[in-house]
Amino acid sequence: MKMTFRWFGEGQDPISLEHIRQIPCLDGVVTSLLTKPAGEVWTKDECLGIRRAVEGAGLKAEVIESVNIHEDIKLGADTRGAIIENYIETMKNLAEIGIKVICYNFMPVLDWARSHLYYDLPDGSNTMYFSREFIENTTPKELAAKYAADSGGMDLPGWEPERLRHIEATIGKYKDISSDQYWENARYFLDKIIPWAERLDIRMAIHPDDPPRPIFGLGRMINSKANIERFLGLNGSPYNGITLCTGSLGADKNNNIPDIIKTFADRIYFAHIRNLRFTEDGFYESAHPTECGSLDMFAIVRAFYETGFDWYIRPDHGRMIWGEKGRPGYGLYDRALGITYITGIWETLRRLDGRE
Ligand code: DNO
Repeated sequence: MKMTFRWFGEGQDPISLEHIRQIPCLDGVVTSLLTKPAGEVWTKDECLGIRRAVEGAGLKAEVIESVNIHEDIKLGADTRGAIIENYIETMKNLAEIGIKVICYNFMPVLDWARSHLYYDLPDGSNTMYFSREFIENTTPKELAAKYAADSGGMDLPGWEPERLRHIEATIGKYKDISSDQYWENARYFLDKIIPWAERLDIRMAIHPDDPPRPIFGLGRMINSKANIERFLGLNGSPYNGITLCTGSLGADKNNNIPDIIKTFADRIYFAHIRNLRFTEDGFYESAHPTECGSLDMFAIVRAFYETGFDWYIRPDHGRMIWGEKGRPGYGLYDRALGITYITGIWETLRRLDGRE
């Protein structure tokens, strides 16, 4: 596996590449152009800028998270042709800087959602929390306003101002789209881009829906073993793959993550490793070790190891600890601890296997 760390890009991340490169066992960063509206081309110069910044710090950038999908593609609108062309143009420019994996999601309107960005834990740290009751009693607009107030002026990925401007109207458009039609829209998109992914040697890795349950009346697609199978069947190319996010799928107790990893091992190109702890009303994101949360992290990492996973992995959301202030879920310290925990398990498995 190749260990990576998410960096939000120049001017977008309070954590510097100089600090990131000091994390042990790191191969590279996963980054994006956060402020780029979905549907626009990432120009050659912008892509070169990414490479210059990351390589300048002595790191590699081979994964992009995310190139967002414009709503017109998800809605199957007449305008989608030109927008997909732009997506392909972006893929070409990213191939030129050596990108091997593009992570994206196909969630309607919103990316991940939580009720609280900074929920206090008894040890004095704080973390993101999902309270079902809170979410069921709020509106998307109220939640967006709460995020804006809590996030200290930073754009949160998936909750960018551009996307939020017309949030309720956009959600309204999904009322007329059946679930089958939504899947067809995904197939249409894949059939256009996957031939290019093959030509450019870029693996497309869709991210699961987070949380895996419907929210604000919006349906879900990538939230279970059966639906992952259906999605991979929409286009059978090995370039149509997934990001395995333990916290997103793991928030549904019916999902057996090690089993999902073993089943789709040959189509997983990126892994997000995070733990969570269930509460009566939902879950909060815990530190990575098994004993800190509800997911069996050892079994998860072992499933990756045993299937010979040789792609990209990163610690996902951690808590804010030691007084750190930063992007919710994306502090330096707890994620760096996550890396040492994951690489510790990996080394143990290798050594027990008689490998050096
Ligand atoms: C949450 C992330 C997601 C992910 C997107 C990919 O923190 O895992 O925002 O980057 O869903 O498109």
